[in-house]
Parts: sequence; structure tokens; C-alpha cells
Amino acid sequence: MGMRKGSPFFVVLLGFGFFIATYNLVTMVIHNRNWNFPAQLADRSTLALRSDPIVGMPNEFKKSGGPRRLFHVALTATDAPYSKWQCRIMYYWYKKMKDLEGSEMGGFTRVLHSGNPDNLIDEIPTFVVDPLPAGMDRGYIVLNRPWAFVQWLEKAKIEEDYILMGEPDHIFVNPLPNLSRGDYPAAFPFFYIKPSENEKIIRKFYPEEKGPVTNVDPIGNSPVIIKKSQLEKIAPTWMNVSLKMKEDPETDKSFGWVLEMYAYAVASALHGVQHILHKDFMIQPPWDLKVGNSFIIHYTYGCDYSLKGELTYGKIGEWRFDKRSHLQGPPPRNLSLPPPGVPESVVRLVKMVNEATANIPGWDQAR
Ligand SMILES: *[C@@H]1O[C@H](CO)[C@@H](O)[C@H](O)[C@H]1NC(C)=O
Ligand SMILES: *[C@@H]1O[C@H](CO)[C@@H](O)[C@H](O)[C@H]1NC(C)=O
Ligand SMILES: CC(=O)N[C@H]1CO[C@H](CO)[C@@H](O)[C@@H]1O
Repeated sequence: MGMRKGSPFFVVLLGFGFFIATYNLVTMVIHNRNWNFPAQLADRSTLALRSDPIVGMPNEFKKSGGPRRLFHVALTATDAPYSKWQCRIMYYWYKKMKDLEGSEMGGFTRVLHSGNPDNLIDEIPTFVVDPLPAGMDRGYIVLNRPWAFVQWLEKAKIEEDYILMGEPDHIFVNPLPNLSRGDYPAAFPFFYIKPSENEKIIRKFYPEEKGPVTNVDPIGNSPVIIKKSQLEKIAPTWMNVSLKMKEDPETDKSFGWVLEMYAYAVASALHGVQHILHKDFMIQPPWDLKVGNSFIIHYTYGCDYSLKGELTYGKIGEWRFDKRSHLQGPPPRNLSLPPPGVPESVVRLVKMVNEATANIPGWDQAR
């Protein structure tokens, strides 16, 4: 932890401040161990609206005038049209939020794991890495993520001491501070990642001598803000664990499309790293209704509504926004706004997509 140069008195004061912060932090982490994440999606949207002391902290910290701790924003991506248009929107909003009050966002890198540069390298800062050797991902393309991070961390020169692992379908909706504290990275708790309910499987990769299964956080690798030095240790383990999980039929079957998230959670626990869980780190429309003080909109779920503004999830809505409607190329500019009655989070999402596509040159011609 870096210290500002200054009078001994200031240093003592700062030290005391850190002691208090650490004490609070440890208390919070202990609390987090006991959280229960509701199985029902509907419960989650109400949960997300509750005010939460954990997310209050970053601003208090800032007021006390601590040094800015920049983090590098990194996302892994492919050269498929579907990945590209999402990255362009993400980068647009990164640029808009980066220099606003409260942001500790540093540089940006799209870690492109297709092995070759694509036509976005002049628009978005990009670092090209290799995909896994043919066949190794067993058709599960996201296994490339840990390998991409391993290569990038090894080869790239990264100025910042912290990394935010993001994804193409993340939109920064507020300036993001460094939510990590000391050796505790910050993560988003996913209600469907339940290490304790999968003890038998987790134990195949997280042996008993390492500690209780509750040491494995209910998280994936993204969004996470973490010290670069910690990620450098975790990433190779994350890669190994994800490959081993994929090779094990029982694990592959149980974890399915979230296998690589469990792999990150296990890998970080193997290194003794526990995360502060920030449920306002991001919102996921249509389940979370309000943007509020959150930092990222994650548009992974389809948003389907009737023209009366009723959610028709699972059934194609009369009005809809679903990233999967645009697998072959970008959505058109100026998407129609949702009908009245649709939650603010969804309206905001579509407006932000529209603003980005209106301002990104050549959007309509892009592939
Ligand atoms: C990953 O697995 C390989 C092959 O089993 C092994 O050589 C390597 O040491 C492992 N690395 C880590 C960080 O676990
Ligand atoms: C966007 O679409 C609306 C109709 O949905 C139209 O009224 C408006 O003029 C369009 N704006 C732009 C900039 O094309
Ligand atoms: C671990 C660490 O130093 N985290 C810092 C992240 O940024 C905030 C805001 O500047 C600091 O207060 C934290 O100490």
C-alpha cells in the first residue's frame, strides 16, 4: 500500500485511518460470509434497491482525500461482430465516465483473444493474444478468458497497480471508484454462484486442508477490481482450474455456462484471496429496476415487455431489447424506446446504447 510523502503526523493519522478502515472491512467481510442469496430472481431486484453501507464507503473515503488509486479497465473479447459492437459501446461509455468526479478509472485495454488484429484496433486500445490451442476449449469459448489474462499480464506493460476485469456487455453508468481495499479486491455477488450448495464438486478443486467451502466467494471474474500483483498469481491457477473443471464430466454438467466463473472463485480462494462483495457494483436489467448508485449496467438478459410495459420474460415481447438479436452485426442506431411503464434501468440502457451508436463514427457500416 503506497503512502503519500508528508509530515510524520500526517503519516500517523493516515495509518490510524487505515487501521479503522481495515477493521471495518474485516467486519464487513465476515458479514458477507453469512449472506444468503435468494434463489428467486424477483427477490433480487428488491434486494438491489436496499441501501447498503458497503457501497457508501468509497465516497466517504474520497472525501478524506486519500491518494487516487487508478485501475486499468480490461475486457476480453473476440473478433466476432457480436463482440465488436458491444466493445465499441463499452469503450464509448468508459471515455465519457473516465474523467468525471469520483472516477479512478485509468487506461483501457481490449484483450483480443482471436490471435490476430481486427478492424477496431485504431478505435479501441487493443492487445492481441492467442486463443487456446484448437480443441482445448471444448466448444466453451469463455475458457479463453483466463488464458487471455495470463498472456496479457505477462506481456503487456500496465501502468496501474489495479485491474478491473470487465466484459463487452458492461456499460459504465456512473464514474467508477476503486472499490477494493488493501488486499481485498471488490467483486459482484452473483445469486446463482453457490459454492456452499455445491460442496462435493468444489472439494474436487478446493481441498479440505485449504479451509471451509465458504472461503469460495459467490462471484465470477467480472466485474472485479483487484491488485495487479494478486491477479498475476490467480490468473494461471484460474486457467488451470477452469480446464480441469471442463475435463471433469460431473463438474462440467453441474456448472454448465458458469463453469469459468466458479473457476475464478475457486482459484482466488486457493490463493487465500477473499473479495468484498458489492451488490451495487452493477445492475442487471430487467431484474434490477433502478440505476441508483450502481456503476455498471450489465445487459446480459433479454428485456421483453408488452406495450403496456409488462415484463414478459421468456416470451418475446412486443417491445424488446436483447443483445442476442444482434449476433451477426450491430443493432441499428436510434432503437425505439420502451413503452411507458418499463423500469428506469431498461429505459436508461436503451438511451445509453442509442447515445453511443449515434456518436460512434461509421456505426451503421460496421461489421
Ligand atoms: C497448471 O497446470 C500445469 C499442467 O498440469 C502445471 O504444469 C502448472 O504448474 C500449473 N500451474 C498452476 C499455476 O497451477
Ligand atoms: C429516432 O427515432 C424516432 C422515432 O422512433 C424519431 O422520431 C427520431 O427523429 C429519430 N432520431 C434520429 C436522430 O434519427
Ligand atoms: C487498496 C487500496 O488502496 N484501495 C484504494 C482504492 O481507492 C480508494 C479511493 O482512492 C482508496 O481509498 C483505497 O485505499
